[in-house]
Amino acid sequence: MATSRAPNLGAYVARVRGDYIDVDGQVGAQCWDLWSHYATQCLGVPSWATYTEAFGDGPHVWFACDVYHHARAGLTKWFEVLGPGAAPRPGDVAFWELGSAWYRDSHVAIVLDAPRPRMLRCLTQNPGAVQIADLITDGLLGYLRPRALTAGTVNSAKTKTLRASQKLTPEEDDMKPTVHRRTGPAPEWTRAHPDIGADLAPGAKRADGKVTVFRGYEVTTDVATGTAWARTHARGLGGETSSTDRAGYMAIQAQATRLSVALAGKDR
Ligand SMILES: [Ca+2]
Repeated sequence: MATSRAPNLGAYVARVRGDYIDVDGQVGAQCWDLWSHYATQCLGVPSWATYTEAFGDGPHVWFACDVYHHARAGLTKWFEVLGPGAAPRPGDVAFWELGSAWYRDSHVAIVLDAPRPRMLRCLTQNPGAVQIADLITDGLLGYLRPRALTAGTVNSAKTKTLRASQKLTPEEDDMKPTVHRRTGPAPEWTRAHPDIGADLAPGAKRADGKVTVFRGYEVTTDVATGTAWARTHARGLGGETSSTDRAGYMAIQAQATRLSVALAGKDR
């Protein structure tokens, strides 16, 4: 792990790619660790100021998004606080909200580029080692833009594959399927990914055994199938990505369809 300050963003990216960074020695190499490491090693922010509860806590305490929620209370010396509609620049720190469909536990990553609409090319950690990947902007809270950053020459080529030792989960694609369980009135599972049912129009469906396929997602009420999906795609402590009531479940499905349509024809 780097111990001296990187002179610019490009040097920092080159230095940390493929590393596992765990600056606090807690819960392994999380997305938060990369943010803290970047802020201290590349931007000169003191370590204490990078902690989630440094400038306030509240309902999202301990989650990465809490850094953004309280940024105006203490981080403005080093960062400009920008909303999700701002045009991102290399070196901006992007935050995603707790409970967002693709980042259930919130997320933070460092923007390197914005190659296409609704996608940010980021330096990101967890799942897996520090890598460069395209992340969907759904659930984006906004950015912390460093007040003093030298970009240098940044190689933002996506990480093609991770070595087995760099993987925490079997799948390391930019976008993995997510699995959502409806808690009522009867159990049902949704597996969402933009490539699922890409041939279907929004609202159209196709029966496929115990599974019904829609644009951007598929559903089943078969317990064995649903729990197998949850197991297969489980991250962290295991289980489905989210477990939600009917309204939340339907909102996730609608979002999955919108995402699939939005990404159709793009370079994925
Ligand atoms: Ca950690």
